Formats: sequence, structure tokens, C-alpha cells
Amino acid sequence: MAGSGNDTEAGWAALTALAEKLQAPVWIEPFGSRAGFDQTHPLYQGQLPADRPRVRQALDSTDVLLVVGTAAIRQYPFTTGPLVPEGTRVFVLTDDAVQANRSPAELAVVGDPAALCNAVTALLHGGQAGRDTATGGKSAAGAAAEQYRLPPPAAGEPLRASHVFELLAARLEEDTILVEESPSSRPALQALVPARRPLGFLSAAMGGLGFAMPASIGLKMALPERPVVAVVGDGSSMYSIQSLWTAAQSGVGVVFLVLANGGYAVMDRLAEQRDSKPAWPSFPEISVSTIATGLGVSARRVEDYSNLIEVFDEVLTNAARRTEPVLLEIAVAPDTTFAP
Ligand SMILES: Cc1ncc(C[n+]2csc(CCOP(=O)(O)OP(=O)(O)O)c2C)c(N)n1
Repeated sequence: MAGSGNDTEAGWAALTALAEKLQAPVWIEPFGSRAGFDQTHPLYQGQLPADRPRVRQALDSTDVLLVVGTAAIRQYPFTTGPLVPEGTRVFVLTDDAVQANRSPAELAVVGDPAALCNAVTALLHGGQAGRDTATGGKSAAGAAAEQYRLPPPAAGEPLRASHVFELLAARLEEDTILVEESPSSRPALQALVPARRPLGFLSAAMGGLGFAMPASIGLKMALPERPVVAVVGDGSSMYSIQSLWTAAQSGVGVVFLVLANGGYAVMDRLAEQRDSKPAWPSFPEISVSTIATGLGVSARRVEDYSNLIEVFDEVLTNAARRTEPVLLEIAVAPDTTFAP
């Protein structure tokens, strides 16, 4: 399991070499802040689920879980029972002593994850290739992407987050930095839009809202040669919306995609899972594109699939070279399920 602490060129290379030598499946950690592994690699399995029963299911028949660059294993929300299947041995390599200390692992080694992976690879003898992956040779990442893929909406049907992500994935340049703050659709985003370079994915681990908009502006200022795309829920966008003014004033070419489902969908789903009615209102009247315009950022609202294709083709072509921010408020239907 690759963690955010492995998200360096050296970390990706070292873990790839180790995984390939073992022909071992590679997951990324639940709710990670960064990718830690090439999400288009054939051994990549997707994001490990965030609750224990599904972790045990995903790791069924796994003899050893090697955790690289994070703690074992972030969970949300809490469920009872063992973290891993009976008999699965857990080892951790991390440069963070706190992560090592809180990991229920047989052994945790503190040091640079890339150097530690390389040391493990050097200890292995050849001849391990040919082992089946955890899914019998079929990638769980491919299956997860399949689960979220949708046919285009029929006439009169609303857009869904998955439509947006599929169109996005087909257009993003390989070195794009994708900044995520779209709580209810994060699982679909992770399944459909793979990180292909270190720093290809960035998020506030565990979801404190208000990070993505200013973080994406700072990233584009620090790394102007890379395209920066922020995918933000309409509710989340309201936590630091004033940062758009800075992007406009300083000429920072971030592409902001605001998924406008008119409410706090993830909170609504969590309330339903506890058999209670949401105590907070929805907000279909909030117009993020109007607010953005008022803050000096060029903004449009998109409601239609073919219009979205046109606008994406225009806005995402040569996104690296943008010197002005742009915001697209994309109307989507709220997701009706949530299982991170
Ligand atoms: C600072 C902060 N306040 C409140 C929350 C609780 N919270 C988590 S998700 C969420 C709603 C996010 O809404 P939106 O961005 O529209 O995404 P959706 O759930 O609709 O996908 C809230 C209020 C939080 N995580 N951080």
C-alpha cells in the first residue's frame, strides 16, 4: 500500500521496482493526500477502502501487506473488527516516526521510503515473477473504474460527477496537478482520473474543507510549468472562495471545476446511513459562477453534456500555459450513495 509519503520521483521508481520484482498488487492508502504510485501501472489496484470490512475483503488471501510512506491504515468512519484478514502480516516503511508508532504492524522501519524499498528489492532473489495479483491477475483498479463509468446522459437527464471525470481524464495532460475537494464524488474521481506523475494528485487528507482553492493557487504560482486543475464541491468552494480574488489579481492560471449539486451531499448520505434527517439545509440558489465573476475571475455555468465537451476542449487545451484563472460551475445531480 503506497502512501502520500512516497510521492516523489525516487519513491515511485523504488516502489515500482519492488512491486514488479514481486509481481505484487499495489493499492494506495484510503483518503491519502497524495498518490505515491503510478495509477496507470498494470499492478495498480486502486484506493484501499476506508472501512475495515472492505479492507479485509480487498486484502483477502494477502500474506504480507507492506505499507510504504504512511501509517497502517487510515480508516473512516470507524467500524469494529480486525484491520486486516487473519494471518496477514503488516510491515511499515515510513520517514515519519509518529506514523510508525501508531501503526499496528509487526515491524515498522523509520527512514526514507525510497531508500528502504530499494534495500528490500536488493534483498529479494529473482524468479518471483508470474504470481497472480490479489484479483487473480485482473486489476481491481480497472474494475473500480468500470463501476463508475456511465453512458452519456440522455436528453433532459442531468450530468453526474462521473460524466465530468471521464471527460476530464481524457483531456488532462500527463503532468497535471489535480487538487481534490469534492467529498461525495472523491471515490469516483480517484477511480476515473489516475495520477500519472508525482504530485499528480493532492488533497487535504481526511477532508478539512477550504484547502483546495488556495492550495491550487499556491501550487500554480510555485510550479507554473504544470497544469493545475482544482475539482471542488460547491459547498467546499464556499470555505475559501475569496482566494479567487488573489488568483485574478496575480494572474494565476488555475482551472477551477466546481461540481454544483446544490448541497452537502456527503453529509446528507452520512446522515441517511445513521437513519436521521440532515440538520442542515441544501443551497441550490448559491451561484458560485456569479460569486467568482464578482471576484474578478472569468466563470461560466455548464449544465449540458455537449456544452461541457466544448468548454473542456477550450479550457483544458494547453492548461499549463494559462496565465488567468477560469472557473466552471458544472451542474451535477447529487450522488445517491457514499462508501469511500
Ligand atoms: C472546515 C470543515 N467544515 C465542515 C466540514 C464537514 N463537511 C465535510 S463534507 C461537507 C460538505 C461538502 O459539500 P460539497 O463540497 O458541496 O460536496 P458534496 O458533499 O456535495 O460532494 C462538510 C460540510 C469539514 N470537513 N471541514
